[in-house]
Amino acid sequence: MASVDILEMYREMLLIRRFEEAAAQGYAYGKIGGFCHLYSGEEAIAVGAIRAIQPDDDVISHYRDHGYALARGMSARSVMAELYGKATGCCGGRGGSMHLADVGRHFWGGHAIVAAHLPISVGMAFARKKQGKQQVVLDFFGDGATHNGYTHEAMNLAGLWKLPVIFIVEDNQYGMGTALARAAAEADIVKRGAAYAIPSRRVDGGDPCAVLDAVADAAGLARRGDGPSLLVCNTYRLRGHSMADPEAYRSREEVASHRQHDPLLLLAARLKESGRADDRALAEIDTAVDRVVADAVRFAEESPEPSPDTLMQGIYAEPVGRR
Ligand SMILES: Cc1ncc(C[n+]2csc(CCOP(=O)(O)OP(=O)(O)O)c2C)c(N)n1
Ligand SMILES: [Mg+2]
Repeated sequence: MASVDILEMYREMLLIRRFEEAAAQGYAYGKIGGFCHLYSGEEAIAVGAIRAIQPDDDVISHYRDHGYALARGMSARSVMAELYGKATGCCGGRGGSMHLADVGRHFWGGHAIVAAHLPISVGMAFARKKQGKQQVVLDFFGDGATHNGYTHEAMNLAGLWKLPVIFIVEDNQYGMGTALARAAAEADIVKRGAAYAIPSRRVDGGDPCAVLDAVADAAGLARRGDGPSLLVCNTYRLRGHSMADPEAYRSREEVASHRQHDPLLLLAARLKESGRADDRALAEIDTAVDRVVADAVRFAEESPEPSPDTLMQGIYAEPVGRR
């Protein structure tokens, strides 16, 4: 892999991390409302996976979605403004943190109901197949979502009809405060693919290169007409489930041990060891990323609230009554 790609992936991961830190601050100051789920620690999955696909492939996800939006190339300004509920946000300030979307970038959101987007991604993949198109659909969700009934219905149809969808499970070991082993009869999620004849594998979700390779292989299968894949990425969320989480279900020692294997630190060390970047190059990336995030916060703060007149309007549709 070209060193420029790895450096660029590092930059994207750092952007997501710093963005999340700024979002946490905005939330603490009461500037961001509603639910807000941070992606800190899981960045390598969005960055590696989205880099492996084409701009006209489709991406859809659960509510922990800031990272996918940024990795898909949405501006930090439009995402932060959406979190702030401002008119300049990607959804006009009416979606908020859990409902980011950008139709032009084939990013279909951001879904608050656990696993509800799986039948949608399978429907999209069905449409692509019927249209004879080569595009694939990437669907990101958590380990907790794999227990929902419609996850199984969706995977069954995807396997049966060999649909071009890649299911990416972010196995961060918890669904809210419930450990995976307390919620799953079979905690090895990889094994679930066999029930639906879906090729499945575990991936190191802390390594963007491993994720990129796995998704590139899966996309190759899907484009050849060989159907879906299930990629179960090991990961760990370094923050609470959402902004109000006392984290009584896990020990400080557990979190501290994962912080020692923070994917960002590991990637920085790898870049230095391989001679692809030195301290100065990494510091420059750091400064540039901080500038982008500070600009996004300023933009969100200075942006106007959505006008009440637009409340009943679709964002991409003509105003109601004029259609
Ligand atoms: C159908 C449904 N049930 C319950 C909830 C409440 N809920 C929100 S997030 C969540 C945990 C999901 O965990 P997981 O899929 O592992 O994703 P993670 O938050 O760990 O990224 C639950 C139960 C919901 N939003 N939708
Ligand atoms: Mg989880």
